[in-house]
Amino acid sequence: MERAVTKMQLRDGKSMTKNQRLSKWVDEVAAMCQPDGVHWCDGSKEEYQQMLDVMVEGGTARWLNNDKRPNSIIVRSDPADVARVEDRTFICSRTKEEAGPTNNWADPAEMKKTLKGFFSGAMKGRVLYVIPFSMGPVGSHIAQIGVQLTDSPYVVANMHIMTRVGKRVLDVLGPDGAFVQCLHSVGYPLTLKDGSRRNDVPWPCDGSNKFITHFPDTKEIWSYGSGYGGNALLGKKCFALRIASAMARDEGWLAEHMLILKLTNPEGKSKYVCAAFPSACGKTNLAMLEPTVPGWKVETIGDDISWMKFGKDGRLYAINPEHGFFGVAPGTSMKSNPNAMRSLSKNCIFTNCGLTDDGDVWWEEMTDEPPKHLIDWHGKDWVPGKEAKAAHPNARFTAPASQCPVIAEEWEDPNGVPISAILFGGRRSTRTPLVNEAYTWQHGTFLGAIAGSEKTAAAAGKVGELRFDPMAMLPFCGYNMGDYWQHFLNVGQKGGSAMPRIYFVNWFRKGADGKFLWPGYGENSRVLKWVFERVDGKAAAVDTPIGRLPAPGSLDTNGLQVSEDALKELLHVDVAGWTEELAAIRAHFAQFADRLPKGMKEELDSLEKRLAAAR
Ligand code: GTP
Ligand code: SPV
Ligand code: MN
Repeated sequence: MERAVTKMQLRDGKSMTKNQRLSKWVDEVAAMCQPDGVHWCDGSKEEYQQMLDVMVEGGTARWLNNDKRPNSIIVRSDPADVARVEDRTFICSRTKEEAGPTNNWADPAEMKKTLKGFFSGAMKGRVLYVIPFSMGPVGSHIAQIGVQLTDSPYVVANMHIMTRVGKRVLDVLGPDGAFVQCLHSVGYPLTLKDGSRRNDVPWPCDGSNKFITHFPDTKEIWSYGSGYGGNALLGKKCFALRIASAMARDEGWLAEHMLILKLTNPEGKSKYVCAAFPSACGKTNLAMLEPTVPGWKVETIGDDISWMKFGKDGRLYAINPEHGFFGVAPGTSMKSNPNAMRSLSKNCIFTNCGLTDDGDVWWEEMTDEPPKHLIDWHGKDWVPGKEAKAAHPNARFTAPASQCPVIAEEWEDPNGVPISAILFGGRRSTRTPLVNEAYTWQHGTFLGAIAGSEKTAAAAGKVGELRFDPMAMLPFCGYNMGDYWQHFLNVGQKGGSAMPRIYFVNWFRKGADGKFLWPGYGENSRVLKWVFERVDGKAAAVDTPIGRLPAPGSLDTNGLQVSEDALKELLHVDVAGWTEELAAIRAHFAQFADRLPKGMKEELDSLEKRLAAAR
């Protein structure tokens, strides 16, 4: 299969920028990677369409039925490249200590040396695309600029949806503006080091040599060997969380793995809420839920990342740095997340989903009745009852955020939206109650720091394993997690009484029968309502050793189909269980040695005392 790149009109965009650092860097990378040509992306619709054509002609993608899913494609990845790879993700800060015990560290100079070996000649036979992009509304004071260099048309197309791409970004960058350097190659050159040639494959990657590396001190990202999701769309986790968290630490703001939603009560009063749940633990679902509580409304600002800075009034204002959704497909249905389904009606990229006989996509739980036959994500025949899944558990859709029917009108406000509450959460089948309000910002930071969650398919590895995932940032914090907690405390100090209230939620508690006790999805609006009314001083709470839980009758259960016993269990504080957990929390904290903030030690001691008093 010959690449269709030769047919593409390449754009020499040097004239598009006067930024010397950018031009020089593109030249250096081109010299190292030796692509057949360089194309500067202008971010136009035509360019996006051209990328889809290149992918379809090259065998990477195929068109879906235009009557069912207009202007959309399906892509199947290499089975060796289906999710983020946390064990191949590195934070290359000056010292190991700065990366901290929860990150893989590598010496920056040594890592660069290793990577130069892999990158040299890595783009032979391919085009090097230059993607200038803005994370956040172009020109917003909270936004940041990046430039990704990549040899993957799939990445270019996805970046078009997920970020704001093109010349307008270079205009804001100007001759000496700062930008994050994001270098990416799938690591599959068509001419090898010994001069031999090989044909391209539908999903080029280097399955056995992946490196997702970050250099926070120089604000650089070098990613090699993977074309998938957060490994390859470098604006997302690599920049907007790992690099941005380090920038935020230095500059006094927050870069978080949080959705942002607008919640409006029946009287028409609105509040904005952020929520941090680990990967595949319900952010996209919560961000666009359809409340079951009459008169309440949820609208979407963002579904994965929140950047927050203080406004002139001393409150925290959040923007969604992204421009699209890269969402988990399996489980998404008209029942669970109708607004996501509606966002997917056209102009989407589907990766590792099933392909139906009439040219549409399907994944597990999308419909009650599965199609009688389809082509699964491996490209094989699939029929209902077959053991293999039709879609990979981490199959994803890429959809423009503007297509979401409940996108809030202010979602692109360059000044962001003022945040009233922050929810932390996890996927925890035991112990953690449905909702719990922190006593103070410091206590809330502690609740975030001890968040436990069962692993999901969003990252390679064993699914279901319980681990601490502080603030849903375990895989995404670009520096020492102990310092990150201290930064969280510092920001809280600065904001004082204007800071959002903090809550901990868990939709995933299970009963003795192994089934979820809480129906979740739209019913989560009951918890949002309680949070809203707590912030307004209207809903009642009871103090418990772990925090403030809804007082009897204060959680709206009107019309809720949950048994009394289940509700009791959901709001039960398991004192013995939490006491048992103290040792694990102590061990978790001990990793950070003298980088553990004093405030976290205090909170742990207080928790221990409150638990002892309750026994
Ligand atoms: P990333 O994009 O990986 O960061 O994931 P996310 O946090 O946005 O998760 P998402 O909303 O896509 O949800 C992932 C899976 O969790 C879905 O496939 C749902 O099946 C499930 N889920 C989401 N919300 C709920 C809920 O309220 N209850 C239950 N039981 N499952 C839920
Ligand atoms: C996550 O894993 O949290 C995601 C998907 O949002 S990825 O873009 O692959 O990181
Ligand atoms: Mn995520």
